[in-house]
Amino acid sequence: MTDTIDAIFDAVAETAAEVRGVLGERRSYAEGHNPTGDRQLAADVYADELLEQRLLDIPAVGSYASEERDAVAEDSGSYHVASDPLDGSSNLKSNNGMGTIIGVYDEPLPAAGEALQAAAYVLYGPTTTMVTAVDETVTEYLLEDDERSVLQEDITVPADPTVYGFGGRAPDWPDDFSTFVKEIEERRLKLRYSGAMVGDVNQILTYGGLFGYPMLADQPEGKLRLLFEGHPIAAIVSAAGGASTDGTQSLLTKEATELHERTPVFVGNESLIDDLESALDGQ
Ligand code: P6P
Repeated sequence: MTDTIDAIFDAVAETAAEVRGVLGERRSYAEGHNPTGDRQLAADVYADELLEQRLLDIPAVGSYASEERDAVAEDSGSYHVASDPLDGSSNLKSNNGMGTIIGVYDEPLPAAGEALQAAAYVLYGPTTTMVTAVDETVTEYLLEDDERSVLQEDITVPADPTVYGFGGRAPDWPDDFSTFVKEIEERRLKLRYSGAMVGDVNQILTYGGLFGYPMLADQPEGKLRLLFEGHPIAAIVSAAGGASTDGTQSLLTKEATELHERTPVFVGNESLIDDLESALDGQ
């Protein structure tokens, strides 16, 4: 891990403490919507601005892009950070978990998954934790009292899958996907879907299984953003021995050609990803 990537992780951890500190008072909606049409909470805007400032203060970070803003904030440096500053912020109103997601690329944004050098997410749960993937290794940290302390090293997705969760409304799922979901349910996996990808993916890393936000009848590219959610989460799950797909290919082989492009997202045990791709391929 380079000093810059470590500095990026420190900056995200530092920002997480401040974001968590204001969640209670920033539950209101801000004026605007983000570039993909989601209403923005004051907390979304606060987290985004804090991350931009902290990350661009790192000399080797050359640009910052996020789900919450139209354009890339440019500076000079060889690393480029993409962020979902407050993933699942609609859960603030219902007091459920949320997260922060970042991807660190060595190419200007939008970029290909292969350009990812590191990825991380913060989970605002009963405790605040951070999961990082760098050099093909996944590590979980506890963020407490301005400290980032290791909780677990070399995390791998459990071999026996236990949980699953898929976004969107079932009537909007393609028929072949609906058939696959029924088959998953017959394998007696337990439903875990929270409305915040970070919390659901943390369940997959902890218990094994499959998380996804599929293609929908009225939104064939699904809901999640490739650069700000798909790439970094796929990098983390893949580094933990799992796999990802958009239904036909690994998310890490997809090149983002537009900053805010969406993609169907599935991550989890490699065997389940293989079964899903076969099901969607008519096998
Ligand atoms: P829905 C949060 O808005 C998010 O981007 C992901 O974190 C989450 O998995 C999904 O969208 C939730 O979407 O349609 O279930 O509210």
